Amino acid sequence: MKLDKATIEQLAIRLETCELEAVDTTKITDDYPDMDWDDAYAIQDEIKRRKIARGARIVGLKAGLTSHAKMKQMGVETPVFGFLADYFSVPEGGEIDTGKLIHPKVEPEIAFVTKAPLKGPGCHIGAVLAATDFVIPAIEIIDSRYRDFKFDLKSVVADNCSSSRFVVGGRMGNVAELDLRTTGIVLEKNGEPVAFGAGAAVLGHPAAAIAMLANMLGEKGEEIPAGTLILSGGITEAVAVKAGDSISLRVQDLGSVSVRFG
Ligand code: OOG
Ligand code: MG
Repeated sequence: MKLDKATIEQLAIRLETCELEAVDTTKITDDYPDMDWDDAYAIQDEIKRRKIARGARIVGLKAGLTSHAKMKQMGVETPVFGFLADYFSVPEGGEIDTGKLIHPKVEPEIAFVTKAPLKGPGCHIGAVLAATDFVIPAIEIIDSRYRDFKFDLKSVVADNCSSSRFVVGGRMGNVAELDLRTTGIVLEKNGEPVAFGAGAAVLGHPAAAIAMLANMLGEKGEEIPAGTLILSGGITEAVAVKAGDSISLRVQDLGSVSVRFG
């Protein structure tokens, strides 16, 4: 750790205020170039602590930057993780008020729900599939608090990996009956297909993103509890949206999920 407790608190307040008031800021490594990974996750943890203290519930986890398309788009090379708070969850077919967001983008993802705990180190795809209750299509809405979505990895981790909203819907899939590597997806914006992909875009297999997350948490002595919803990461580049847009994600064998922006 390079930052003291007061600085971590102050940076958490700065980033969370940007989230709650829908205003952007410059990346925090501009001010604290020496901050390390522990500092970055400590800031994210402090944002989580503040939300819980205000009565929010944590409803899941997310892995991010798990596909080459996303890493290339953002110019970074390591996957990261964040948390999902209750108010991030939008009902299937619901409307998101863009007035509450800065510059939202959508990502096509496959969400996992666990039925047994997962603990690293040594967690692998097999362990993840055995512990998966079901998978379900998900649209993640990211909204970096950094100006023009320009950040480095430590800044984005501190900002809870741009987490903002998410919507799950479609059909629950049994992983024993699916090959998630070849599961195809089509993301549609206003009825037009705008991005295409397959599950293998995410670390070769979306379950690998969940294993990686269990292993990263394992290093901190934490585990993924049973009953956790986890977003495995954008399969394609994120697509910018504005008020009036309508987004649908079709996932092979798993139906579709939609959301509108008002
Ligand atoms: C960071 C969050 C990335 C994903 O699925 O890759 C993410 C960002 O690109 O702003 O959620
Ligand atoms: Mg994502």
